[in-house]
Amino acid sequence: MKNVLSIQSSVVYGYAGNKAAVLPMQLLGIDVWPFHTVQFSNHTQYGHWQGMALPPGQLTHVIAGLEQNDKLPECDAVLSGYLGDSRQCEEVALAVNQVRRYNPKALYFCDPVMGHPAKGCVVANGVDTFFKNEVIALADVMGPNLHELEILSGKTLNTFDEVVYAAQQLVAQGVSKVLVKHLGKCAKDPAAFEMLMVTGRQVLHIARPLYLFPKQPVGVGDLTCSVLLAGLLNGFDDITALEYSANIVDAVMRHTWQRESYELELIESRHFIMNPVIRYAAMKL
Ligand code: PXL
Repeated sequence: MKNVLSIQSSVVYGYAGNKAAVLPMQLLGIDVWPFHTVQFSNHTQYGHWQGMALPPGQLTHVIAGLEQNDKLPECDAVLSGYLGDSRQCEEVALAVNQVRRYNPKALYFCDPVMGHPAKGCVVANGVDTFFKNEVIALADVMGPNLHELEILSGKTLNTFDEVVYAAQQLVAQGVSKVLVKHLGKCAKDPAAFEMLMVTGRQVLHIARPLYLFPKQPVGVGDLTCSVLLAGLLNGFDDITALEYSANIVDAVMRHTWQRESYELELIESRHFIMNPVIRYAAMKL
């Protein structure tokens, strides 16, 4: 059994952050250790939400508790997503370093969730600087969308080739695998939903249908990264892990769209997650 320390938001209502990531990883046979960076009523794209970020220091205390009980050697990966306070950033870096002290092979998968004013996604100030200045040197895998990749690379990206180059620059700075979890306007086919996975050896590409919602559900990136990590920990090679994650997310999105739901229909999609059907193939470019 592989164990993942998953450091993300939690919402009481709906599916974002850990609420979108924990169950899928569990269904794929991973034992998840969730740490909630915030406890909100619902995700921020509703416009109104209540709740709080976990106070600074809590993540470090929790890691110390795991250390006291000799659990850190069992941790195979740290996954971080939505952070609630810029003071949590250093604690995430410390947590990764602590885990690696006991298990040098542990992976760090960082989904650099950043605010997106146009979409209404609100993230604490200062978090983006952490992703840019510290995480690139620390992470084994990063999962930016196009907007996040633009911030990480400091450049506006207008074409597919520019996206590949920007992801390769992150690889050159030490990230082993970069999943561009949504190519947006830089997709080869504007009518498709496309992702890239760039490593030192290859560029992998996959396209799935783009479902047109009145309001796009939130948590899709959180789901995508969690399923990709589960695939990698389950021993899939990069192309298979990418294919699995894209096809599982496609099944959840199709079902959510059929239900005309604004929240990911994760529970109703549980069988699709456990028994994925591969409809869309990943290609090596
Ligand atoms: O999926 C990103 C995300 C995670 N957690 C919370 C959010 C969002 C995006 O809006 O609000 C709380």
